[in-house]
Amino acid sequence: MNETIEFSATVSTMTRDGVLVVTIDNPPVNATSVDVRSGLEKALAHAETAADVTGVVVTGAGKTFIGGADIKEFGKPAMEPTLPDVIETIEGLSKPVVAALNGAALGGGLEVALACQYRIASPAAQVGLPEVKLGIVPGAGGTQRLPRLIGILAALDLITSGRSVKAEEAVTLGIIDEVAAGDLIEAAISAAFALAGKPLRRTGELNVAAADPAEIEKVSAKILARARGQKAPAEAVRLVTSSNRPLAEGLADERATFLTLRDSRESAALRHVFFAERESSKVVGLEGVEPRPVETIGICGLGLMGSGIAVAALGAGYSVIGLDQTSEAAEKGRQRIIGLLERNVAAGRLDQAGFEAQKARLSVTADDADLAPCDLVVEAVFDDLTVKTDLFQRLDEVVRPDAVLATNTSYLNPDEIAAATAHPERVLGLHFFSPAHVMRLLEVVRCSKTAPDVLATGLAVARKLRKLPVVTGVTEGFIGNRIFSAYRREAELLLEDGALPHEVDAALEDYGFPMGLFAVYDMAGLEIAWARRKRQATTRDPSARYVEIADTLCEAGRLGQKTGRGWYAYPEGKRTIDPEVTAIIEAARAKKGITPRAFSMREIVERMLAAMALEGEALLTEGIAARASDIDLVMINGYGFPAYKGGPMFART
Ligand code: 3H9
Repeated sequence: MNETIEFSATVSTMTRDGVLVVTIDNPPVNATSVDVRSGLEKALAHAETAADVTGVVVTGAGKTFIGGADIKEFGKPAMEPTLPDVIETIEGLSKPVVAALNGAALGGGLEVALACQYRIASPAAQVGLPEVKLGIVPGAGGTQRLPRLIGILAALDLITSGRSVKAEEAVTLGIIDEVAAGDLIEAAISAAFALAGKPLRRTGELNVAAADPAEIEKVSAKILARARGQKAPAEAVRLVTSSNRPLAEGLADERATFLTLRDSRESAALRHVFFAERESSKVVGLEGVEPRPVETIGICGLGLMGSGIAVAALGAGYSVIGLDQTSEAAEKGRQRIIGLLERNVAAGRLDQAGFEAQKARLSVTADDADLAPCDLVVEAVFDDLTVKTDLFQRLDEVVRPDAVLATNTSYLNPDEIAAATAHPERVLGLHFFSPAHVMRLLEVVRCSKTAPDVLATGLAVARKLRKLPVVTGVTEGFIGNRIFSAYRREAELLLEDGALPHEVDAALEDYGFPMGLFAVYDMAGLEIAWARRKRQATTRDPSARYVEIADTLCEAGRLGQKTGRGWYAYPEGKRTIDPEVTAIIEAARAKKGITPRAFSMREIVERMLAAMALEGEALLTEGIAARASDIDLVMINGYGFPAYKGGPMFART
């Protein structure tokens, strides 16, 4: 290679065998910030005019090719050159350009690669157009060039789901041409060398392959139904399905759509969620703290929750020792775990070899002493203080003093559980959501005595389990259930004030929740919350407004869907408004002398959101949640709050 030329702070080149190797070095993910774009423009201009350059290779430094456009630039005034400008230059170059995908090529990164004449990838590379996840569509040719390369149906799938594919699948689909077995840059230089002087195969000049219109129609309808009113997937469908038109026309339409969506509230909300997820792992006081090593996880209680946790742990590569009260219960738990693994096999999420390997890492027992090798023990036993403290005291006897103990309690005070143990500093809460092998949220509870490296261990395990950990302090219900209680309380106040359950549910569903609150209650059963209300009855503030309607329903045996009646009736299983419930609500209003009034959907949603945000503020003031965006993540990932609304704290801004 000859000398390095720096075209900007982030773009430099070297020439080998007449091939200009352009490297983008813009950590952390080589996003196409303005400095990258201008560096690329200059390097390409040099390639076009330099007589000794016959071809170009574009690659990224580090483990990413290009992670996409710089999302932090969104919302700021546009800076020239734009990414479409750069991409037009790449495609228009009179010399071959080869993309050497050393790692992830996402969004604008894949769009750069699509405009190149040849794409070669390292085996670890992945490609995708995840823009819809940020509430936008690809804005630099993705919706027009990808269909030209792989057809409308395959492009629809990738662009509207935002999923990324590994190098091998990308070759099969036709997105990339080759996976480099050896040195990627050497292979890319050879490819550029081989293409020099030959007619250029420009992606933008390819025809979109004909596809069955009926099939396109069917697939599009499915995508639109799934999008539930979100704009980005709908616009992506429109742009991809109309890509069989002159490139310039398609690109202009795509650009205008991208700019409108980029400035939308929906995209601002989804970008907020993107950064919130990265921010949540930054925990004050844990800088530089090393987690304890964990290889073997003990799980106490192999019911639905414990089995789900076991499946998540096996999937992440941990060895699991399950404990239950009797050998029969332990064996039943083992069967349940294997049943869940088999479901993963049937769904194609796990191959036979993986299944056998996971099964081999699982053992169950009814003898506490068998938990001795565990580095971490998670309890998922009955949510009762005596049961849990008794278990932790027994664990003190059998596990190493440096092993971490985690409680999965939802409502008990983990500080009380910790206080009953010999080493409270090794206790924390790991509050999984059911089903634990599916739900992404994991509240990591920092107890008053939890040691920093124990908390760091909880977070490291959570990440290995591919969960989204959010740290919470100790309070009744932690972050999620505290906000959820406020949400529920407000919904019941709305009933007293004049709304009906189906009106509240319709407003919430229209806002974007997958299901209204009262329908959710009926599905889950009303008895657990009823029992809790009865427990709390003596300590409740008598001057606070208390809505008795739910108690009246429970007393009438209306415990939800499984009893055929709850907030709704279920004749033949179908959810129906029940005049009996309406009468109970009217009687409750009359008893308190409340004159009901009508509520619009908007008013209902505003009251519910305000109640959640108010409780969120309280959590921040009390230091239970570290930041508002953590609260948003909890409600989005554990309670069905629509991500494209950004969470209750974002929504109030
Ligand atoms: C787009 O391309 C639009 C175009 O179609 C049209 C343009 C005209 N920008 O995830 P990590 C930061 S839209 C700015 O932990 P990993 C991130 O905040 C874009 N910053 O790393 C974090 O910062 P910090 C389409 C970004 O190794 C740091 O990088 N592209 C961007 O686990 C590390 O992030 C996407 O949606 C960005 N684009 O995963 C891809 N990306 O350290 C988004 C990341 O301060 N990115 N950061 O917290 C990803 O999926 C992952 O970051 C990636 C690396 C897989 C690349």
